[in-house]
Amino acid sequence: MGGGESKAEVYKATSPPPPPPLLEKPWREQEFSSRIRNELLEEIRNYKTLTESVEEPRILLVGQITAGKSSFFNSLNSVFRGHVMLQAASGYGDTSVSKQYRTYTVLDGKDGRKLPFILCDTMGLESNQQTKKDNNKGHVPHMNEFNPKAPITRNDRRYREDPRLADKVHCVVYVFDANTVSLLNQNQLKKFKSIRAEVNNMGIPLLVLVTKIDEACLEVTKDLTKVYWSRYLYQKVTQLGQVLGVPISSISPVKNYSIETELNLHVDVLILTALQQMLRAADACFDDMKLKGLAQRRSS
Ligand SMILES: Nc1nc2c(ncn2[C@@H]2O[C@H](COP(=O)(O)OP(=O)(O)OP(=O)(O)O)[C@@H](O)[C@H]2O)c(=O)[nH]1
Ligand SMILES: [Mg+2]
Repeated sequence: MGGGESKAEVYKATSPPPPPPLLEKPWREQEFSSRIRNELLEEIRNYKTLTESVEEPRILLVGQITAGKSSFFNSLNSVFRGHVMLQAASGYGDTSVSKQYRTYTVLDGKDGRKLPFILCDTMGLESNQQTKKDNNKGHVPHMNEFNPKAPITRNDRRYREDPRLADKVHCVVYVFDANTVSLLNQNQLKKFKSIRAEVNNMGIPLLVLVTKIDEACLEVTKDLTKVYWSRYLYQKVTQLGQVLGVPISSISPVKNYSIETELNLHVDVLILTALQQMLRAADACFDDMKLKGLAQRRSS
């Protein structure tokens, strides 16, 4: 090495500078304004299933412990109540903080009317290596288990004709912590894939929610509106889409209310946009069920 340059200096001189933390353009367009927030609130308040047998789609939240499932319900509840609320127990534990499967409705304001959807919160999937044991213990959910009023098996011919469509799940949301995307192990992927297979089989749409984006990227910690500009988050979402085998369009990044005591416009917009995606997916599920029902009636 001539001229007394150290190896580190040569490396520094020749290696390209790291890419800037923000992309040249966002990977998804999103306006963060009061107008958008109000439009989203109105759309959700006035949502109708257009299916006589179901008034409220059931949205099932599944995922690892501490992923932020209960916090997503708390966040939505907070947005509609007008202040931060912690109704569902949330926090960190060695085992799931949520000890049982629970359904929640959200009220539009303290004495307001019930909003037209039901959120189903589950116990977290354990991250140990015993998938099979977990399965037997019921930790890996089978969609029918979440349908206690109308238990039917996957192969049951009555499935599509069952009039109690309202008791079923109409959208499954798999929740991931943005900080653990690179750490997903084979066991966790196996669980995801087994749930995806089951959900596909039943014709239920599957969406992915990525939480804790405020902890994953400094640019986003400083300013949540940078969510779709963050190179790091874009890489994480792309990576997640690839390992899970789901389209990026099915992934919604959010920040849940966790330590704050006041609502925030930017948090609200992301939370409401994620719910809007879920209601649209449920609509697709109803369309699909109606078509299948029609086809079955014709063939019988
Ligand atoms: N900073 C930050 N913290 C979050 C976010 N979402 C959840 N948390 C925190 O993460 C912890 C776990 O959240 P929970 O909502 O209890 O997670 P869960 O998926 O319901 O967990 P289990 O019920 O144990 O399966 C809590 O302390 C939350 O405050 C987020 O978007 N950002
Ligand atoms: Mg929970």
